Amino acid sequence: MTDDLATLQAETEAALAACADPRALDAVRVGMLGKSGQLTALLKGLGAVPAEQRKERGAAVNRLKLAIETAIETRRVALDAAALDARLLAERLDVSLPPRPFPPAGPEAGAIHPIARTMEELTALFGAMGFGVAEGPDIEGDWFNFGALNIPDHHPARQDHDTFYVPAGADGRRPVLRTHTSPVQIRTMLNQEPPIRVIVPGRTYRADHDATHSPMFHQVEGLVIDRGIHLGHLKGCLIDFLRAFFGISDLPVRFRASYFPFTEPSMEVDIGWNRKTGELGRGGDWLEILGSGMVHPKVLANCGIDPREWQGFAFGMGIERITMLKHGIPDLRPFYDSDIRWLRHYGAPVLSPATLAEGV
Ligand code: 2NL
Repeated sequence: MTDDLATLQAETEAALAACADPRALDAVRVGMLGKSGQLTALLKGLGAVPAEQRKERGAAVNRLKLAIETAIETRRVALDAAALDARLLAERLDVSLPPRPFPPAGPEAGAIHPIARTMEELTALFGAMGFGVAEGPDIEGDWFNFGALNIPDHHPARQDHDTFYVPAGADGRRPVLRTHTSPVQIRTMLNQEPPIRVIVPGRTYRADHDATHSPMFHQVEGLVIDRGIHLGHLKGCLIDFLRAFFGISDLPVRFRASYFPFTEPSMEVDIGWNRKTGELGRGGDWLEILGSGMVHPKVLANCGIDPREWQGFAFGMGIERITMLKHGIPDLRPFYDSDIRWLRHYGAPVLSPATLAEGV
């Protein structure tokens, strides 16, 4: 081999050895074998070699070409192997490590917030009675929150609700923070054909702030629409629910005539308790726990449902309130304080799904 070829081979081998990754390797390959590569130039130059030297020179250049191609391929295999080794090392798992305790114990342990826990229980209990769960926006149109519910413009219920208004948009309408979850039932009736069975748990807002009221709180409402629904269905459903939720199979339940614009007739529901000790289920006193009634025919008609064919009942209650009663929580305010000590005390352990073990 002539000197220039030997030098080129040595240089190429050195350049290959210095390549740290496939891109560098490719640059060397193009520099040698590419269109304007050095080896390509040598091959092209063979025509200018004097005839008597051409055969020998041609064979030498081709041997060099083969040697360089082989060297590039060898280097490529080595780089690939090194990359794989590095990756295996980086992604290594020590399968002999003991598992972390799960659910986490000790100072890292969290708990399910009592509000979330009650919502899970409501979902399970009403789920067993055939109810689905519906959700909707927290910021509502006036009609969805009031108008559709037979609460006209100057009805006192609007003041009762101490509504938070959102500044009016370009269309002049003032959205509201929903004062109850009823607008979600309105949306459900507008979007679904009866029969309907849903509960609607969620955040609600009223401009009210003292020891027993928070401007943001939670409600659950329920709605049943079907043919031939009457007060008996409402009473049976709510008695079963209250006894299952509080875990007291003979819990006294009393229905008392009341008034809501969106139901007719309307009834407030009381449960038996002992006012002095706070014990539920006995004691001869009554505690108001929820509101309910037969859905007003105007509300059905507002949602495109013919009240001569379909009837229904609805109810609503405060989630904080039933949670405080069930667990003996004396104060509303810590619900929103994110104090881990309170949460560990009143919260439910993680991975303990709400079941019907205590039963409907
Ligand atoms: C209460 C009383 C109640 C309803 C809510 C309702 C919803 C529609 C139609 C008719 Cl879309 N009624 N909801 C009915 C009666 C009472 O809540 O004291 N809540 C805390």
